[in-house]
Amino acid sequence: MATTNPPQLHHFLSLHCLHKRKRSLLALLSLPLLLLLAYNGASVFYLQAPFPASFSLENCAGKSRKWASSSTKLSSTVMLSLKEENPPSIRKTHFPILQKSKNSVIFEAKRMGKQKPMFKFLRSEAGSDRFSARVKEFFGSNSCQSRFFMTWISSIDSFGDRELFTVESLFRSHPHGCLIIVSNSMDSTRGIEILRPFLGKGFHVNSISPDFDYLLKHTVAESWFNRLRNGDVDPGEVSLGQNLSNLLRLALLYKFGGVYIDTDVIILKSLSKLRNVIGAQTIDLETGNWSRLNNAVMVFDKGHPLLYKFIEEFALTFDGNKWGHNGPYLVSRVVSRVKGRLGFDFGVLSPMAFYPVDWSRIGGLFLGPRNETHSKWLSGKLNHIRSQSYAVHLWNRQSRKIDIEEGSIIGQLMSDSCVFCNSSALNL
Ligand SMILES: *[C@@H]1O[C@H](CO)[C@@H](O)[C@H](O)[C@H]1NC(C)=O
Ligand SMILES: *[C@@H]1O[C@H](CO)[C@@H](O)[C@H](O)[C@H]1NC(C)=O
Ligand SMILES: *[C@@H]1O[C@H](CO)[C@@H](O)[C@H](O)[C@H]1NC(C)=O
Ligand SMILES: CC(=O)N[C@H]1CO[C@H](CO)[C@@H](O)[C@@H]1O
Repeated sequence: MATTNPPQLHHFLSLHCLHKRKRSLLALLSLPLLLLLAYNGASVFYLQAPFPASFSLENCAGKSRKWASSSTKLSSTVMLSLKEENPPSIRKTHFPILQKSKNSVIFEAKRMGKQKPMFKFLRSEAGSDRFSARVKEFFGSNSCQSRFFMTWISSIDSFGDRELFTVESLFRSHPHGCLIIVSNSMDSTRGIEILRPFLGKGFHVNSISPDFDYLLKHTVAESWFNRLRNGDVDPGEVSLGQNLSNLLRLALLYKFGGVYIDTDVIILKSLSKLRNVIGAQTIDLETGNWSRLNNAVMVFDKGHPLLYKFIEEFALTFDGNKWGHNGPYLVSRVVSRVKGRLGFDFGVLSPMAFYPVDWSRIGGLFLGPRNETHSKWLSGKLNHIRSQSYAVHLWNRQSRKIDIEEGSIIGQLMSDSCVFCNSSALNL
């Protein structure tokens, strides 16, 4: 697995340099080249301010040529990752998987009513320092090279092969990383059994039940959460568990810092060089600017002000009836609002970084070659993803039921990033 600066990072760094040294670069680079780059949307649509010091600026000079040359390749990707710009006007009826199902949530949030819902997992244990103590102890006692969080607010039975593969891919690319699965159901004897193969290999993974009181304390969401618990917030039609996952990931990163990943992501490369970044899901071909971000992969320092804004937005605008409103749309809304304001240092990575294929086309990655032309296309696409992407979001909601065919891109990426590499994993 490549662990050296992946190309995406070069883009990232170089754009930063470009930003910093716009004038001199303008002089150096010809106008047509700049236009081309702008058209391609490049990798970073917007970068607020100097990137943290861990990125040395020496990279600037050396990498910019590389960036320029690979940008031509990017154009095809950009086209591919574009799609109609209105996915989640999805109505529940069209996507039965969205409904409360076996996969969704432990509790039933009935429409608001006056009755108090029994949100079992929303209750805190007495002595609620427990959560933070466990998190800190786990991160502290293992020399973690990077800290990862996943959340699982569903039953343990639905934590299946796909989810386990996300864990596999994480440890394949970060053998010395530490992963906490924040989950009530997985924080159990059975949960430990499920993770035992990873523990057996010496990987650092643990499941810990969330403590919302602790996590939301001193944020704007604190009172929102109390109202929810008291039955004074309409949880809406959609699964509250998944919405809370949207909040939970923000609060986890805000309190502890690290990398958040969804359970339907295959990690392809080390993310250790990324800091304070979020990924674009789609870009606007005309402007080259991102048009939507996604919250399935996020890397942020503890206490980052953007996270605070996300949490605030969640509490102020929660709408449990609109798909994506508290998730992908939320981060997009907030980032476009704070864009250009001082004090919000972060980067937006191109769709290739985490979402090389959008949800509407994800099925194509599961297909084996149909004929020679198709086979060539597949291997071109595969190489492109291998070289440009840190991770691939599988959009489980759309792809969970799709079989992985032999010779498919997903099949190959999985054999690239497996740890156990036994047939079951490759036959999801
Ligand atoms: C695209 O992004 C640039 C840089 O942030 C901004 O100045 C410009 O207004 C944006 N264009 C559109 C159409 O949003
Ligand atoms: C090859 O397969 C692809 C994908 O199924 C199909 O769209 C295309 O028409 C086929 N081309 C030929 C020449 O059969
Ligand atoms: C694959 O490997 C994992 C970890 O060792 C194990 O739990 C699982 O049963 C294996 N599956 C098969 C089909 O061998
Ligand atoms: C308001 C909101 O974001 N609701 C979301 C709750 O979770 C479900 C399942 O992911 C989403 O479909 C809803 O959009």
